[in-house]
Amino acid sequence: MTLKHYGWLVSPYSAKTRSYLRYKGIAFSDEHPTIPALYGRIQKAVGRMIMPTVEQPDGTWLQDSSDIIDALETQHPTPAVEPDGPTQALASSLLELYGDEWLPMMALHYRWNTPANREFALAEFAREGLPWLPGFIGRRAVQPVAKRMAGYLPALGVTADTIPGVERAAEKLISQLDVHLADHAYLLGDRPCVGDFALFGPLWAHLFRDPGSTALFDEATHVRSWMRRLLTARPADGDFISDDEVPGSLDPVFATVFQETIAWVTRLVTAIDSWCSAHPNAERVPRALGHDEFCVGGASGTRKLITFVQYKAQRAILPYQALTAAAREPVDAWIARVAGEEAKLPTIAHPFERREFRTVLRT
Ligand SMILES: N[C@@H](CCC(=O)N[C@@H](CS)C(=O)NCC(=O)O)C(=O)O
Repeated sequence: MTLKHYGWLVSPYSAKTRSYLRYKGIAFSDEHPTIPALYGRIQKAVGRMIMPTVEQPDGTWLQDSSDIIDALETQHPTPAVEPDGPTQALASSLLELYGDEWLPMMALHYRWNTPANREFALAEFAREGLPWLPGFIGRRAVQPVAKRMAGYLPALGVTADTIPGVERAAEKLISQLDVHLADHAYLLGDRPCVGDFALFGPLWAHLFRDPGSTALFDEATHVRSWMRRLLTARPADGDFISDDEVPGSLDPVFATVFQETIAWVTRLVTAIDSWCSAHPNAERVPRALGHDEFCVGGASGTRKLITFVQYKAQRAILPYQALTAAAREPVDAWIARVAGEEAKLPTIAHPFERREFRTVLRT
């Protein structure tokens, strides 16, 4: 049996892992699960209805796009998509955090608040999830799933007050990436890193592929070429830029990652730390710890403190925390360059780990 990847074309995290599998040249079958399969076999295997999932040839399952990539990187180490250099490794994981946990604001906003995209997504859910039903019945039957997805918007802080900021942030990101990609095939040179796959997910599977927002890319020819490369990626000899350099053309993107996403993660980590101090024997933290303020594209709002976000943030921060003072120096110089002398990463005092598809406190 070959490895099976289960995910729909409309799913950003599935676009992330599918393009990763293609680039790595890992043999896999691209399965598009029906809704009964999602609520049946898949929910039974990984504990909930979710995509992407991977069923390995030995019958074991992987879930969470990051855990899928980590497990497959161990089995297929070359060409590595995690750079060795500490600055590039941090940059790549910060972009993964940004793609996985910040871009959903943009992705969900454009999909569910744009009538043409909403219609398209419903038709896609029906086509993939209930392929035996006539379209008009299928579209009606998938309404509850669509409602759940759209229901995430307020929790993510996407409201009338923040929507202008969300749109500004999307437009700015696409144009900043376009400048960078005019000179580079991928984010860190001639080889895609995890950050490439993670940004590609929501940018391609939501913003570009949904017909009501494709126009966001009209001027971004280099971003469109980059997405085409990631769609058709094959293992290649290209390498990351030498000497652990992160190109200056990405500085504006990282400035935003620090100003907005890291500022938010810092609040989240503080909330997790105080909850853990009050519950010293806990095995896991609650799924959410109330609400707090955040900023997107310069607009302010409140957002649910979803604790899982720390799992993606710690992937960037724990390796940085483990560096010696000497090894940290060039990384700190890069942080100061992109985000200012005062910028710093929060300390992760209560890291999580994934056990049987659950996110628990690391023991
Ligand atoms: N952290 C997960 C997120 C996956 C995820 O949210 N997938 C969406 C589709 S793109 C999903 O299946 N959502 C179902 C739900 O939230 O009920 C990952 O990185 O794989």
